[in-house]
Amino acid sequence: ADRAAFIAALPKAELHLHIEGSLEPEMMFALAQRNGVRLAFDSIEAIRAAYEFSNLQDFLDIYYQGMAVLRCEQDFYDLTAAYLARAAADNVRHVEIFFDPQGHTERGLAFADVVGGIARALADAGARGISSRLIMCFLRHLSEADAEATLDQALPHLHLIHGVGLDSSEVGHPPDKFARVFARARGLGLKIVAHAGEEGPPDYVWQALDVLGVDRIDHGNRALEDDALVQRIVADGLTLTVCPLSNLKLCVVKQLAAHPLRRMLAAGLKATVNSDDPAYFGGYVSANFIAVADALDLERDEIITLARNSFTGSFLSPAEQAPHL
Ligand code: ES4
Ligand code: ZN
Repeated sequence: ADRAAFIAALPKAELHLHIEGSLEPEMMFALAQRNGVRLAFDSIEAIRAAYEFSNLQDFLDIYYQGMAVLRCEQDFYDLTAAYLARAAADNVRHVEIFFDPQGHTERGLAFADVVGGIARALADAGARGISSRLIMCFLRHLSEADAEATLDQALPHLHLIHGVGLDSSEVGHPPDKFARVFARARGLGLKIVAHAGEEGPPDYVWQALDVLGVDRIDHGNRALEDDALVQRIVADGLTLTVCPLSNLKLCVVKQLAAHPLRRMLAAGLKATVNSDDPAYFGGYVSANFIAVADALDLERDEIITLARNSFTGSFLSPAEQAPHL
């Protein structure tokens, strides 16, 4: 309880959050009604009961179904505003949010409505003291040509978009499938991140580094299988955005007591704690900190390091980080 109160009060940044994964069943139900969208579930309880996953793909199938209730700019505003209120309640002072435009444009929505609604909520939160960055992710189960077309659509909105990422089904879709589109994004001045080593092998983490040139690694769990890879990530000073409850729910770890977070810190890796898809995985950022700290019996120093890493690993400038350090 003492540890939970300490964690809750600690200023934190969240660096790995899919905004579509913050869609709580209550809002899913309300938006389905508002938009006349038929859901595969007939109650909020039935939605929650469906959230049992044995791997990443199991979850993604439900996640893409859920986002179908998002239809207009106001929906994306409401979704993002609800997440930001939860983050503020957890003493989150800075957020770097992923969105999946292809999950929406392929359903006929306008790119501008998606990015516009999210950015409007982020701007409102900025006026209340929560800073933010927006990261556009490419869906790796789709083609590189599809990612290129998505980057084309983003061009008029690059003042709102700070970086690009890579998410969705990892195994069978290595980073090098997207070498050209990430090179173009880098040339446009965008930051680069990628999910790597969540389910995929260490080789995919190497590719994220050597082919994409990532500025940060999302998850990275399986990097620990390769000592030379760990040494490389440490030498480059790259941050890992680790998601404990996600790893548990998607069976990346069998139990939280087996989570590699402490081993990551001990190896000199700059790990952070994040919620990934909190509406689906059972908790926001403080719940993730508390669950993993309890399971691993983390020391206060380790918890402070994790919170500090969330600011130093962010895309805030050193001057913007300074008030948080
Ligand atoms: C995701 Cl946990 C996770 N992994 C890969 N892609 C994703 N998209 C949303 N959540
Ligand atoms: Zn993720």
